[in-house]
Amino acid sequence: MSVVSRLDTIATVGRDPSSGGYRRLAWTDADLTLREWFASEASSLGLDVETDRNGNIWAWWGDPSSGDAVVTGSHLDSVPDGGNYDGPLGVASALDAVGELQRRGVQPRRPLAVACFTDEEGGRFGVACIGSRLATGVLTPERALALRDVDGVTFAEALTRAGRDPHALGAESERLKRISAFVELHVEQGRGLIDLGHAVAVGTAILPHGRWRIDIGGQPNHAGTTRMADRRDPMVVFARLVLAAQAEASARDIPTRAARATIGKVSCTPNAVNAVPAHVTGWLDARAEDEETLDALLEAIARDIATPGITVTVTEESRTPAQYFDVTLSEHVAGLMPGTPLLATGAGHDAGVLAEAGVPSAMLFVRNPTGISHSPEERAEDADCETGGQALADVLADLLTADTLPR
Ligand code: HGY
Ligand code: MN
Ligand code: MN
Repeated sequence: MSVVSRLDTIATVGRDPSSGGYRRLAWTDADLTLREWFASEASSLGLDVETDRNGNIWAWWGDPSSGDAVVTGSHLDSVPDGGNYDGPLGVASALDAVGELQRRGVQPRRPLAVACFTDEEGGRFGVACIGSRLATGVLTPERALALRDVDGVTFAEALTRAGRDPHALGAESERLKRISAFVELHVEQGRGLIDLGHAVAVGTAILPHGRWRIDIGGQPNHAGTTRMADRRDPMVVFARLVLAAQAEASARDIPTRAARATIGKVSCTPNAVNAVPAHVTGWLDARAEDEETLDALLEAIARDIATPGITVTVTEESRTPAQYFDVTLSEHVAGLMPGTPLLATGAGHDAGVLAEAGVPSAMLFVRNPTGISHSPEERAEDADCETGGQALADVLADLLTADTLPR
């Protein structure tokens, strides 16, 4: 096997033939198929597979109860019409690395797990990193169970349909305490590695980011008989929201300091061609170099769209502070690959959630030749995928056989 051949075995799962993108939303049939694939692949490597109370899957090489574990892995779910690399590349690379270590005859001094965290994208229920956030306790079971997808299906109902106990959810502090190092490999989701001319980088930090639901209420009315001056049209304010997000982020997004704002999801009620809408909801994804810039960006956008006679309600759905990977572990990992660049990212990851909870975490990024991600066009060159897999195997071999782990 190789990293690419493992990815190829799931290349048809959840793929939409019209867009070429992947629809692997959490707890849907495509996700369940991938979970079965992972369990089968892990079992064929002789790993012991368990699923924790939050649905995260752990495939163990060694006895987890002995602690001081090294964990690697990523996620299998996607955004709607996402690519086949965001998440699965980290899982396939982790499986391939275990196979490589077994071929090398590596004798681990501590347990290793390959983990698949559930619902990292939040593509169905709106909150990012649900599986890892439930495990660290930053997301409460009560809030998670009340989340609904666009069809009104609650997270609890989705879990039940998948044969999971929705009332088992909760923090896993004892499990996390037994992890001494978590290393996640992930496809790079921007141009960072293209510009650096390297196949692999070591992560340093994840920028602050979040998601806000913006509800805009107006006066539903007849499209043909309502004079323009008499309208209170929420769609007009939504249009201003899109332009304000673009203008305010662009004004702050400079080469040395990031600021990003995206409106990628919208709903309209009643959504009729010949009716001035009653209500329009837009979802804002905003990210910035630091919390102050992120707050200023949000305030500016809210200020820009305030309109007499129109109600605007901003609800924070998910917010992640700046997350910093463990410096000692990351420097150790980088030291194993001399010349490997260090790279911060604007993309969220489970490794960031674990790092925020105090689990020593590091990331490896694999070059994305176009920088395009969250898109059917997302890809990584086969050679870079294998280079990343070998790098991960070398890092894991070092961590599994070291007398003590970097502290
Ligand atoms: O949205 C993100 O930053 C990540 O891809 N979940
Ligand atoms: Mn991802
Ligand atoms: Mn993603």
